[in-house]
Amino acid sequence: FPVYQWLCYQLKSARDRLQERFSDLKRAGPKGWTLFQSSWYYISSEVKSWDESRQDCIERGADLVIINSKDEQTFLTNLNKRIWIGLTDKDIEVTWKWVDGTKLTTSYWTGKQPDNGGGDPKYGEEDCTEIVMGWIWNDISCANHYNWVCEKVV
Ligand code: MBG
Ligand code: CA
Repeated sequence: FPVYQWLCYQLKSARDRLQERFSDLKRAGPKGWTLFQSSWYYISSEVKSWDESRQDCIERGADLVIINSKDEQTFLTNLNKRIWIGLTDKDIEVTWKWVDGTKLTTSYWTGKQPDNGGGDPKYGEEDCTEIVMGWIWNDISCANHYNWVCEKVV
């Protein structure tokens, strides 16, 4: 029936336009963002406190990175920077939560971390998480200034 043929043609061309648009987006992506597996990442060139970093991500329509796989952890470690990630125990001490409210299941703490500063007044409260160069995760004062990584799931 001609009407079905016409409809079929319309659907096929709509699909082709979407596929083309999608591959364009994958190729270029938003300026300054990097595609890794199924997320876009923004790697800051400035340094800010954890809260300011999170605010920056929110303004970019994203949030601080949430680590869901070993590959993602390796990708972030390979940046070779001190970076803020979206993990905090600000609300309830020793209850580490991701910025989307999910509980921490797989963790990559370094050695004796998290230690909330190990009782040394020099460090104070340590409620935010950084990935340290050559290290894995460390809890540290949220007021410190580091680079940060925002994540937008595709
Ligand atoms: C530091 C950590 C700090 C705290 C301290 C305890 C040498 O690393 O950065 O967060 O854990 O160790 O001694
Ligand atoms: Ca620590």
